[in-house]
This record gives sequence, C-alpha cells and structure tokens, in this order.
Amino acid sequence: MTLKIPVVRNILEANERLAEDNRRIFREAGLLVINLMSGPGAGKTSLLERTIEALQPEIRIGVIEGDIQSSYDAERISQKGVQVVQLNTGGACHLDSNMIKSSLDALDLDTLDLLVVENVGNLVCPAEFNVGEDMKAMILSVPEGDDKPLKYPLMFQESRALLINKIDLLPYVNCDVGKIRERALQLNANLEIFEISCRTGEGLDGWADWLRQQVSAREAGGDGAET
Ligand SMILES: Nc1nc2c(ncn2[C@@H]2O[C@H](COP(=O)(O)OP(=O)(O)OP(=O)(O)O)[C@@H](O)[C@H]2O)c(=O)[nH]1
Ligand SMILES: [Mg+2]
Repeated sequence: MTLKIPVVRNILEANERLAEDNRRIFREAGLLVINLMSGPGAGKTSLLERTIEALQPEIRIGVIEGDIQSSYDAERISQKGVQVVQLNTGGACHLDSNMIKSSLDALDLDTLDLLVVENVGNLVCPAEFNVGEDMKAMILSVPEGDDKPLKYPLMFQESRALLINKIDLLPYVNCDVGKIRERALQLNANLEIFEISCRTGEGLDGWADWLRQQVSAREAGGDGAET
C-alpha cells in the first residue's frame, strides 16, 4: 500500500515529460491540438465527421484515433479524405504521451492546422493523462444522464469545452440539460458549452465557429488555447 503512491506518481511524471516533448513538436508545427474525450459511444467519431465536413478545406484537420482494438473509427474518418492514424492500446483505457509520440511519424504535421486526438471511450482515465494537447474537450450525450458531472467530475474539470450531444433524443430520455449545465459549471466555470446533435446538425455551427476562433488564435501565435 505504501508503494502505491510513488509508483502512480512516477507514471504520471514520466507521462508529463513526454507530453512536453509532444507539445514542443506541435508548437513548432504551429497547429492546435485537441484531446477529445467521452464515455463509449457518446459521439466522438460522429462529431469529428461533422466537424471535418464543416471546416475542410478551410481548416486542414488531422486525426489520431485511439481505441482498445480495431481500425473501425479510422476507416470512418479516412472516408472524409483527411490524414488519420489509428492507435490500438491493446487493453489500456486511455491514450498516453508515448503512444501519441509513436503515431506522429505517420502524419505530416506541417500541412495541418488542427489535430484532434480521439481518446479511448471512457469517462474516467483519459482525463488523467495529458498528451501534449492545447486543450481537452469532452462530449456527454443526453442518454447518459444529467448526473454524470456529479459522478465523474474530473473530465469536466479538465475540459475547456463540453459538447452535450444527441439532443435530438431529449423527448425520449430522462435528462435535464439545464442540470448538466449547472453541475458542469459548478465544477469548471470556464467551460464552453455547446448543445448539439450530430444526427440533425443542430448546434454544430456554434461549435465550428468557436473552433475557427481557436485555430486563428493559435496561428496568430497567441495562447488562444489553454491546457
Ligand atoms: N440519435 C443520435 N445518435 C447519435 C448522435 N451522435 C452519434 N450518434 C450515434 O451514436 C453511436 C455512437 O457514435 P460514435 O460517433 O461512434 O461514438 P464514439 O464516441 O466515437 O464511440 P467510441 O469510439 O466507441 O467510444 C452511433 O450509432 C451514432 O450514429 C446524435 O447526435 N443523435
Ligand atoms: Mg469513436
């Protein structure tokens, strides 16, 4: 038991050092990097498909897909004609800096404006590991319930943006979006919140505009994006 704390700290410190290396590479390439997280099936890949449709070719997007197994999501994204690489964690429930570093040779970073890392579907572990991103963003879909900020606070605390997805399902599920907003903002008053449906497209214009602003801020050399 006494050994557990130092071991965990060592893992996080080693990850943080590699995250710094990645951050340097991303800064040199002048691109904005977003670490996209959610529980399984909340809509990460669907959001990426919609975002690419909205922003390509104005903003050149690359994607790193993280999954325990399969290349299914990378195949979906490659159909949109953007650079994509699939990482398989082989069981691990999150991506870490070392995995991200190992995937960078497969991408031509200098030709990108925005790199999105789709993390492994999990509402807990991905929030604990930086991978060198400028910011984390998360999705909560309404069928998951409005209690999630109370039960899984860390991801809400770590994220810069919260996308409340699948609002087309609100008539059929027991979920109060007002409660999600209130509970999430109590954890993190700086959260940018978007109510969206990747199915109908509702709310996605606001998200695309916000992303444009974040990419422009990065290109202007500012810190429009914080970790
Ligand atoms: N009704 C509805 N369904 C959606 C919406 N967005 C995504 N879905 C569906 O939800 C399911 C999961 O979507 P994905 O985009 O694969 O979710 P994901 O977060 O990438 O899933 P993992 O990578 O497995 O964690 C799919 O069947 C989507 O079609 C939405 O806004 N409304
Ligand atoms: Mg996915």
